[in-house]
Amino acid sequence: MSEAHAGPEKTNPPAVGSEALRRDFPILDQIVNRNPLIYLDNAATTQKPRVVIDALRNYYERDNANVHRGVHELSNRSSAAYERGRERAARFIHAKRSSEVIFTRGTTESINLVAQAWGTAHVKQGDTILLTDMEHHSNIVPWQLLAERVGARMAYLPVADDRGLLDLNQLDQKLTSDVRVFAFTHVSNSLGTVNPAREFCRRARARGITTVVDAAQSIGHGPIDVQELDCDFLAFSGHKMCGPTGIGGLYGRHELLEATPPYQGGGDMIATVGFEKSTWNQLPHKFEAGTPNIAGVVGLHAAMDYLDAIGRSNIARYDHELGAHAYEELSRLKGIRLFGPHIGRAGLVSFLLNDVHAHDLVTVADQRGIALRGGHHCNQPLMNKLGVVSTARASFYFYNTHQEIERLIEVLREIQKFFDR
Ligand code: C6P
Repeated sequence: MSEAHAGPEKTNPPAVGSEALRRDFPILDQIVNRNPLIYLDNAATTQKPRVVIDALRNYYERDNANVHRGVHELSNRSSAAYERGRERAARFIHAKRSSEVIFTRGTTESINLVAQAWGTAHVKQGDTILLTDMEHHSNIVPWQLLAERVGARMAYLPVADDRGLLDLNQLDQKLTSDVRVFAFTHVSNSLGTVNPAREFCRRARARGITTVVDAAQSIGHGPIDVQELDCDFLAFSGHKMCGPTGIGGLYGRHELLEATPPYQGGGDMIATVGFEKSTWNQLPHKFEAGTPNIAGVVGLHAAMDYLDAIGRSNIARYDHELGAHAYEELSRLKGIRLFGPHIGRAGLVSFLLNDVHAHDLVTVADQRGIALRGGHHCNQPLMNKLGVVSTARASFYFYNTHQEIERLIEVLREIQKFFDR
């Protein structure tokens, strides 16, 4: 397998937000609606650097074959690349063993895997499934399906105040003896809240409660260490961290994965198959039925190398800087309603401007070449609680610049004037 990735050995990576770094992302250099593209929809999906695009192309041009099946050269290369990707992912999140990383289609599938496979075996009638008010639908609906199936109860840790923070004191009251699992988002995709995941896990573990961290919005934005977090499961998506779509992962503690029955049946996940009964392959293959997204893993490997070359602490620092800058500038606009914490926020801002509908605002911004997202952001229960149907959202990544934020503010002023008439 060709080593096409720009690995951590890259000695002089371009600085976050620099022109040189932006040149790594071919898509950014284009005109949209007669304006230079300003891509501020990174919480939905991030753009891909050339090394990721090249890794995909190289794989398909030179190594493509199925994994774990053939004994021919290409299959050996593909299998090796796929398993190298797993080892890389384990290092990326600091898992103890690579067999604790299961490749999935992304966060949504990872949480469904836990809820269906682990949940069905371990959550019983009368048990409680604890979530928070700020969960994405992907971290609500799979649990509701489980609750319905086994007769469990749903409970939610409330957002305490208008700053969009969860209350640690209330958490202790909610972690009652009937709670079997506590699943929460690390970073809220609509409020920008960064939850104290380590403290959440510590309090849950002290009571023997299994934890599931939704890391969709944090995986590509800073260092993640599952041993330090001391979580039981952690779900992530490759496309939100410069990787391809359709690939992501689930980290699970070894003992828990061993004690979890298979999720889906099919090729590769079995040890033996008889007409009546089958036995299961060892970890991690027990959870990877059928031909996996091999190219996706190759691309994800290149993305992880790329992020580490930039430096995940640099990314985190810059992300917070952009988030704080945008929040400050936005808060100066008359008639703005901002959601989420004032300080310590992730690199995204959700807002409403006067009576302008979020979709109208986003449509006008698009006419100026600015990509925002408007809607409920798959957070309908939270939106209901906030008393809104939708918000506009600008979400940043390390290739965005402070000038882009200034341009966004300029356009928002224009929109305000237009709708004020
Ligand atoms: N949020 C957003 O625009 P998938 O689709 O499986 O890659 O990720 C789902 C998901 C789970 N949890 C959180 C906190 C998320 O933000 C997301 C995806 C996108 O905010 C699409 S709705």
